[in-house]
Formats: sequence, structure tokens, C-alpha cells
Amino acid sequence: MEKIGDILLVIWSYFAKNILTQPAFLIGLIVFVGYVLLKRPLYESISGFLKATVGSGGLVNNFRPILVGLKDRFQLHAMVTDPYFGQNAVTEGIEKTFGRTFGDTMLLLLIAFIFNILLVRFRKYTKLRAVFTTGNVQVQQAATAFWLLLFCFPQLGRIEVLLVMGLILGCYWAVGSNLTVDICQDLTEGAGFAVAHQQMFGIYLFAKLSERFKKNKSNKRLEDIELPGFLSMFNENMVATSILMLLFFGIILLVLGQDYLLKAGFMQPGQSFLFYILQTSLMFAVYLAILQLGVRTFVAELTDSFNGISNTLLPGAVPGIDIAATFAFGSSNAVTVGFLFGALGQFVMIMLLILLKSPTIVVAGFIPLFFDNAAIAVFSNNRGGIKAAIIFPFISGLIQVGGSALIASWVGLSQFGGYIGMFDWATVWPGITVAMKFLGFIGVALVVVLLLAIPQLQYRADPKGYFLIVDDYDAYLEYKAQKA
Ligand code: ASC
Repeated sequence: MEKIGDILLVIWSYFAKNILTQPAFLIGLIVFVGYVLLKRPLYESISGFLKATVGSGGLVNNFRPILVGLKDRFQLHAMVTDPYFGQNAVTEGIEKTFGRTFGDTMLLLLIAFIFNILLVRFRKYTKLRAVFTTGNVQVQQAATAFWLLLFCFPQLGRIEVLLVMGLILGCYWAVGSNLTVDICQDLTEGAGFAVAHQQMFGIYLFAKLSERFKKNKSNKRLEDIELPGFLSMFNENMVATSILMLLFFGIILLVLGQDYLLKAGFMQPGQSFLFYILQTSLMFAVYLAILQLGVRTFVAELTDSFNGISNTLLPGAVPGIDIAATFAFGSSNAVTVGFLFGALGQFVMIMLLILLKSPTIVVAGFIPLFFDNAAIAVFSNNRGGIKAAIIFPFISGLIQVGGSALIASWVGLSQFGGYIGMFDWATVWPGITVAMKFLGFIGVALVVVLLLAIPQLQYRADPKGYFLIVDDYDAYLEYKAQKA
């Protein structure tokens, strides 16, 4: 019996390492399974698999090292807010701090994922409609949650850790993703997916707050603005992004300086500094365009094939997918605007930390800066217009840095150099940690009950439209129009 368990675990670990955490393969696999369930011919299923890859890799790999360079260059004892740095910090510190290792990560993912699927399977009672499929962030979240849990319950045994965390994470994935269903349907005009990432509560909150801006008629959306004269060049997304990024990365690269960039291997000897800056900054617009284009094919493929799953295994479910998928919808300039105002907010808060002599100084990582705030701007612009798209990423930037510095200092992760830094992990998860630390297992129960109450409240607000919005978006719009 034990032997079989071991073998299964090996198989699962292989699957998790090579497929679950590799976005291209995981999405490809879901598409493949969906098509098989739809009884499409095998060749169609395979071509679906091949088409469905989403590439935010270019952006992440190129721009993450640049910001992190600031830490090296000035030899700062600072914590980088970045999911990968956060994961490394946990791996490095967990042995020293709690005398544990995190070998059970993959098992934990499996348990949490099963909880998520069961919660959706019983949607009649749970009112949950989305399955979290973004494997690469699930690992980072599992690592951080593991630390937070041990910080609250250092004595907890292996099995108990797996169960408590599997339960809380599974609920967070299902509830968070479900929270974004309606705003995603609205943004994408019924594309049929939800967000499964690290700022699900954040985008919901800001999307709702943005609605308050809507009443003001003079408050246009970004895509409705026509700039006059020479400013009209900014109407073109590619041009606007290039120029703004030239400013943003130009300043940072100048601060880093040619000597450092050469020494760190960013620049090649003999390369012109001016053209290096130009090339690096302009590549941002290129990668962004590739991402937005890629997303369109992949979303179409995924949501089409997911019908196979939602018609059979999980009735009425939508896939929760990477936040980057939303960047191809709404205004493309919103992505850039969100990034820049998020950066402004983060820099203001970093200054404050320095002025207030905070024990933890933060170096802004690219991933929270870009993916969280770009998404917040996309949703805020869609629901509230340009003012919302400027103000909310700025506020988010403040919160990301402030919240991360507080929680990471408190739980002792900051000394290992990194924290995940994403919006929900600077807000919701510190809240969960406080509840567990001060209320113990009552806190755990409270967290689960509160999380599961959220979809119930959403459902009550509109029992008729709640499932209709995913089952048949056109019928939903009609129903809404009638009601109005
Ligand atoms: C993350 C993370 C990434 C990116 C990617 C965005 O949180 O770990 O690699 O965001 O998922 O597309």
C-alpha cells in the first residue's frame, strides 16, 4: 500500500514540476483535454495544444534583472519584492527559522487544487465558478503561505500543515478567482475566463471603487481620448509605450551606470551606452505587443476547448488564468499607465520607508510593479475611466510596498532578501496571518468561513444573473437590459 503511494507521489511530482508549473504546457494540456472531451478529432486536439501558449516570459526575463540591479549596484541590504525572490527567501530561511524543509510543496498543490475543484464541483452550494490554473504562481503562493502558517503555528505536524494550508489556499484560489468572473466578462465582452493570479482581491476592489468615477460624464476612458498636435503621437499605443519606457528605463539605466551594466554583463564591451538604453527600453513595447497578440489566440483556444470540461466534469465553470490574459482587452495604453503610476506609488512609499528609518527597505521588483498595476489600470479604466486608471495603480503601489515591508518584517522573511510583493500578499494574506496568529485555530476557521461567505454574498446580489453571466453572456446582457 505504502509502495503504491510512493509511486503515485513520484508520478505527481514529475507532473507538477514539468507541466503544472510550466504555463505553456499546463495550458496546452487543459486545451488538449478539453478538445478530447468535446470529442474533436485527435489532430485538432493536438493543434489546439500547440497554439495555446502565452508568453509573458519576454517581459519578465528582460526587465526583472534591471530593477534588481539597483540592489547590487548600491549594495543595499534591502528586500526585493518579487515572487521568485520571495520563493527563494522561503527556501533559504525555512530550515534556519523553523527547522523544516519544504519538500511537500507539490503534495500541497495537489491538495489545494483538489479543494478548489471540489468547491467548484459543488457550485450549487458553494456558488464558486472558477478553477485556478496558473501553476507557476501556485508554487510561489504555496511557499509564502507555508511560511506564514509556520509563523503562526510553529509546532504544527506535517499532515496538519498540509491539510490546513491546502484548505486555506484552495479556498483563496477558488474564492479569489470567482471574484473576478463578472469584471472579466464585462472587460472581455464574454470571453469566458477569470483571473487566477496574485491580485484577484485587488482588481475586484479597485474595479468596484472605479464605478464611482463613472457618473462623471467628463471622465473619459483612455481609449476615447484623442490628443491634439504633436501629442497625437501618444494616441498610438506602440509609440506611447516606447516613449514612456524610454523615460522610465532610461532613468534607471542611467542611475545604474555604464560601468555597472558592463560589469554585471548586461552590456557588451564596446557597445554604445546610448543605443543600449534605446534598445532595452524599446524592447518593452515589442514584448508587450507580442504578449497582447499571443493572448488573443490563446484565450480563444482555451475558452473554446474549456467547454469540453465545463460541459462534462465541471458544469458551468470557467478557467482562471494568468493576469496577462487581461492585457489584450480594454485599452492597451492602460497597461502602460498602470505600470508607471504604480511605480510612482511604490517609489513614494520606498522614500517614506527610508525617511521613517524602517528596518526593512524595499527594492521594487518588476513583477508586482508591472503585472499588478497594469491589471488594476485595465479594470479601473474599463469601469471608471482615466482618473481611476491613474489614481488606483498609484494607491496600489503605496500599499504593495508598505504592506510587504510590514508583513515581511513581522514574520521574519525580510532578512532573507525577498517577499512575494503582489497586491493580495500585501493585504489579504497579512490579514489572514493576523487572524491565525492571534486567534489560533479559531482564526483558521474564521478565515475559511469568511472566504466562503464571499461568493454567497455575490450570489445574493443577483441570483438570476450570477450563473447566467458565464453560461450565456448574450442572454445575460439581455436580462440586464430588461432589468434596467
Ligand atoms: C507572476 C509570476 C510570473 C508572472 C506571470 C505574469 O506572479 O510569478 O512569472 O507573474 O505569471 O504573466
